[in-house]
Amino acid sequence: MTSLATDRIIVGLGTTGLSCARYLRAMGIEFQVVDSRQSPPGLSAFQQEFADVPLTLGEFPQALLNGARELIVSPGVSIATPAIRKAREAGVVITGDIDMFSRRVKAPVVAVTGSNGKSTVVSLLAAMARAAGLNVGLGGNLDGAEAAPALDLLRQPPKDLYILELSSFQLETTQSLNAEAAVILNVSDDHMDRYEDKHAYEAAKQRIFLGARHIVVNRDDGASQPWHEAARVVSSFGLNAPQAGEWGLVKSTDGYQLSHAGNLVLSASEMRLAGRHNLANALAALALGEAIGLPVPAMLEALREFPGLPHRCQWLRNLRGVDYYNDSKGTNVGASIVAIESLGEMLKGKLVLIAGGIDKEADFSIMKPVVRQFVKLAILIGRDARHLAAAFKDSIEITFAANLTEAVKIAAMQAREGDAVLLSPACASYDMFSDFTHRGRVFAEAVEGLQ
Ligand code: UMA
Ligand code: ADP
Repeated sequence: MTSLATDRIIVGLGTTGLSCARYLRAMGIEFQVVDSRQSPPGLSAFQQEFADVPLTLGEFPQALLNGARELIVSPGVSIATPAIRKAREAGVVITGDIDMFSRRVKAPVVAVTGSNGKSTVVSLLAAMARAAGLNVGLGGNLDGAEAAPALDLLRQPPKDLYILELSSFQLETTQSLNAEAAVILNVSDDHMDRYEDKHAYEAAKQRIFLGARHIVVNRDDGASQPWHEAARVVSSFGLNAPQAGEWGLVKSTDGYQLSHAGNLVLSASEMRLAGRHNLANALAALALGEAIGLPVPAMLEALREFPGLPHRCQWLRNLRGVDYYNDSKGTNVGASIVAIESLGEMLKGKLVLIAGGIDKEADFSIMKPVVRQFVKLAILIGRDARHLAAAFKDSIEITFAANLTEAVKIAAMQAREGDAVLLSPACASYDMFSDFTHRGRVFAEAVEGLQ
């Protein structure tokens, strides 16, 4: 059967939509594109490269969608969107870039999801695999210069191993994945504006185990366990002492030791990554590396040297005895709790916290205990600043700032020697910034500009 341009429709013209278009063209497959935005970010690149491909912008054209054989839906578009749901009910197949990737890929794939720690774990695992001499393709949801959308990886020269960070959004449209190793690192509330409830969010994450050969679980988080009883769990990580075959921590006189089945493999003090959450991330990467057969010495070499990623509890500068940290990637409540706790525990003084943005319908009240313990002042910014204020008002002092630069100036005036200033918004950035990296850069510039 010949394939018509109307058979296959890419929904969304962002990073993913463009990667799908380039991939389909490379495969010689016809398609068209729709996006509900008038001016999607991929527009000018698309117009240059695909002048001959039909593009519909603005409200989704229902008749066109219903007439397609397959919709390739971008992660930013929920499959519960009425136009997508109606097309599915009309018998149209719903797929996504990860599904297309897994149908075509030849080399083993490691797939990592979770509410927090994904980017750190995939980047660390890639460093481990490279230290072991493998040629690695790294990407998926991961941002940054080193990463690529999944399908872009398949247009590069073939790799020995692919490591994908996957969001719940990408997993929604994934029907088969067949990863060599897969993990849900942890689950805490996020994206509650997109899902009906936490169960629906977890159900999307569970799809990472579809066809997986090795499953790694987090012993400290029941939500990382596969729901399907037949799934084969091969290994686990956790912050307690490990049993046979497990990864964990053992406390010694020199602090924590990373340990495998009772054998101490590395002292936590030898790592450049800091904080308890990063010990969990390191153990997760070790367990995944073991599942795909990476040699332990190469993994440890990479672990010792891994500096961490920008915008994740990243130290920027010390000014008059005050440290400044950029945790712009703290985009949900769970991430910000961890950042406040791990930095707060190290301080002589207290934290001045800068938070706020788009709340994604999160419950900020669960931040209260750590905020009360470690924060002396919260400076709130962004669209949903008042929601955070309502949650924190009985616990600590609060003030509002018109923008991030003003927040940094207020923080610098209020912080005393021994305190630290932390940007960890617990919110998405899109009300004031193009994304969390933009937010982090604006923060870093404001901190740099302080006299
Ligand atoms: N949108 C519309 N109409 C459309 C299509 C999209 O309004 O027709 C909106 C979406 O609601 C969303 C925005 O446009 O607000 C971007 O959506 P997109 O699907 O075009 O996104 P991409 O540019 O393809 O980027 C996506 C990931 N973003 C999201 O899932 C929102 C990127 O992750 C990822 O790097 C990229 O694919 C490549 O795989 C970023 C992210 O914020 C880092 N991810 C979320 C997170 O980590 O919390 C899930
Ligand atoms: P993700 O890609 O899942 O967003 P990152 O590795 O980019 O995760 O880390 C984002 C933020 O989440 C960090 O700055 C930190 O505040 C928090 N974080 C990182 N690892 C963990 C973890 N294992 N558990 C809880 N929070 C974490």
